[in-house]
Amino acid sequence: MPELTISQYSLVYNMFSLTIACMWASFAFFVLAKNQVAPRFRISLIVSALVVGIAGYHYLRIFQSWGEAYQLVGDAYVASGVPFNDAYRYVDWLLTVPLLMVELVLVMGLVKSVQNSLIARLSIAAFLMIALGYPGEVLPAEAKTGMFSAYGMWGFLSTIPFVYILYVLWVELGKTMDKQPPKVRMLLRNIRLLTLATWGFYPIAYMGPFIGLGSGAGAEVFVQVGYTIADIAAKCGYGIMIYNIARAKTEALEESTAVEERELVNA
Ligand SMILES: *C/C=C(C)/C=C/C=C(C)/C=C/C1=C(C)CCCC1(C)C
Repeated sequence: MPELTISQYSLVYNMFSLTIACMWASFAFFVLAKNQVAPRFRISLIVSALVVGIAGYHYLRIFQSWGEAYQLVGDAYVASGVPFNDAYRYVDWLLTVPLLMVELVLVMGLVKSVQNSLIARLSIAAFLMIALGYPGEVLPAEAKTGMFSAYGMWGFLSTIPFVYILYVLWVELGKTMDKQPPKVRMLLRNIRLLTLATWGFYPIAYMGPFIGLGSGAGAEVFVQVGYTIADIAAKCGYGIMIYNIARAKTEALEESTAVEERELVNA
């Protein structure tokens, strides 16, 4: 762990704390908002709540681990000797990233057979992406060098399911999106872009050592703060967009029932 100034240490500390607050507030929101959407979309909000609940717990552990990994000596934070436990992050992703895919597919309200196949493929790909990145992440800092090292190889293997996920979201889901009401279609396009923008950060952070980010204090702070922002956007922000999609689909359902009722009255 690199030596940090007080402000560098505190920035990361405060960002972890903020993330816990965001995750738990989102948990309450998704649970409470569940009844504002049609019953068939409630499951999506429950999965959103699970994601932020799991992430909130892991951030609490990450926050504690950060506190234990450093001690104040003079006017600098130096490694205490207790290792900072990065495994919490990967265990968190292993559980939450497949669930993020499940939320999205469920809220689309597709035919059962299409839905099940998409859920299976996307969640397995998400799981593999994280599982293959982990052996690289835990290599010692000295080994995280060239693109053609073991580190580079795990990063490359993990990128294969990542690209597959993007392919399914853009090409396969793109086709079914045409059948959605216009407002829902727009919201689905936006959530796909949010996914690309936020998920894209993680492989870039992983490639840090290749792009000269090094492993010094600046790099450590950049990666930790970057992860918190990406996690808040990819879990809380994403869940709020899922809620908006569920609301828009609920409204579309209500409208079509209202039209049917009017037609019955007129007949
Ligand atoms: C809430 C947490 C999220 C959305 C985490 C997403 C993580 C990724 C998209 C990670 C991807 C990686 C690669 C594509 C290659 C290098 C290794 C990873 C695991 C950082």
